[in-house]
Amino acid sequence: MTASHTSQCGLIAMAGRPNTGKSTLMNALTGSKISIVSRRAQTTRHRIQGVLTQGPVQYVFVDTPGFQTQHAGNLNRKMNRVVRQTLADVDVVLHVVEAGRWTADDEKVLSLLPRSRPVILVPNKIDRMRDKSRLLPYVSERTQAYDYAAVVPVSAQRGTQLTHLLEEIQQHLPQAAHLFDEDALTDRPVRFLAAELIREKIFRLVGDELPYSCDVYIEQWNETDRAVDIAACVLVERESHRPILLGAGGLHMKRIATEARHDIMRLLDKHVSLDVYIKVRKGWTQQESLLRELGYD
Ligand SMILES: Nc1nc2c(ncn2[C@@H]2O[C@H](COP(=O)(O)OP(=O)(O)OP(=O)(O)O)[C@@H](O)[C@H]2O)c(=O)[nH]1
Ligand SMILES: [Mg+2]
Repeated sequence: MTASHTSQCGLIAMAGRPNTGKSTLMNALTGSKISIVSRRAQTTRHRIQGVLTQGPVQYVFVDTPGFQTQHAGNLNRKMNRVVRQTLADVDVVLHVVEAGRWTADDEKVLSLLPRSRPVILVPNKIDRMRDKSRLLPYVSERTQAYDYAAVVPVSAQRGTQLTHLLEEIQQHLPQAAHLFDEDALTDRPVRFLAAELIREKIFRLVGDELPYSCDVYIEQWNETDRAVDIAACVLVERESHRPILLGAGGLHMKRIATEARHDIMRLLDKHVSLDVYIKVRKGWTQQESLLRELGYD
């Protein structure tokens, strides 16, 4: 018998409104930092896959941007399209919600869930639920509103119930040959992950509106066996954004670069030198051609 007769492999989409912990969950399930995380809504902007191979079973998780209902810009429209396309295209959907909470945005996600695929409800952040007796009525209300294939409450941050969640998912994975090598972690090149790590620091370290006006791309990447020299560029929408991003005496920017450099070193396991520049491109979030260049397709 060949491997493809005994092996299982499938795509599993993380779906849910912004900020429910989809990226944290994907990282926790795969055991590696693939998708960036911040306390702000709308952190994830691109579709990104995270791979977990356990013997004959390969899980290919697909993280997506949280479905946007608030803003109507070009960038958001593109992100929503990614979510729709992804959900139509996978074997299992995880509907990630915050345990005990249900908002109008969660409600809108329901209408996107594909009726023809098993959807597992994943109430996340159960570590934050003080009164655990609220979980049962919450779950029973949710399962009356939608026909979920299973419900698995978890804490992505603490790693609670993740093995159980993997078991539930495995039951719905088709018999198929593996899509990735056994040691693969993601479908994205390390350059992309590096740019994302810089964007994560901006989301975490810079005040409210600015992160949404920023994007990061890699301008130069010179790599040897032991070291890599990176020049990265942060794109902002207005000249007035530059001093905010720099901070007094350039301190903000220094901290962003230092923290990103550490994460990139951990990712590549080699020495990293990182220069980060700021460029002003008016209205980049609305420009079709520029959005394509930045990888929003
Ligand atoms: N207490 C607690 N916080 C969590 C848990 N999972 C995620 N978080 C936090 O929730 C926030 C959002 O997490 P993300 O993983 O970025 O959420 P997301 O759903 O990917 O968000 P978008 O990409 O913006 O749609 C972060 O501050 C996380 O640290 C959890 O299990 N418990
Ligand atoms: Mg995310």
